[in-house]
Amino acid sequence: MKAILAGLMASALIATPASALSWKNTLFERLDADKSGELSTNELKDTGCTLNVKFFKYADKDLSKGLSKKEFYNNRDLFKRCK
Ligand SMILES: [Ca+2]
Repeated sequence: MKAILAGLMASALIATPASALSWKNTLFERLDADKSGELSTNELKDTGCTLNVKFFKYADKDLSKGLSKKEFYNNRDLFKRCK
């Protein structure tokens, strides 16, 4: 019974794209200290992220020296403890 409930809850979590989007927006806005719409290396460091400059450059597909929301979340696994 517990396993069934856990399974139902897991599928409910996966099936809620709207709320997933909102926590992403909230997190991104908190990380983006100067509200430029992009995350700089300093903004990431200031929030306690484990930042590897190589990963940052890899994620920065348009070479703008900032990560857009899309660039950040497409490479989320490269930026640990960003919260
Ligand atoms: Ca960029």
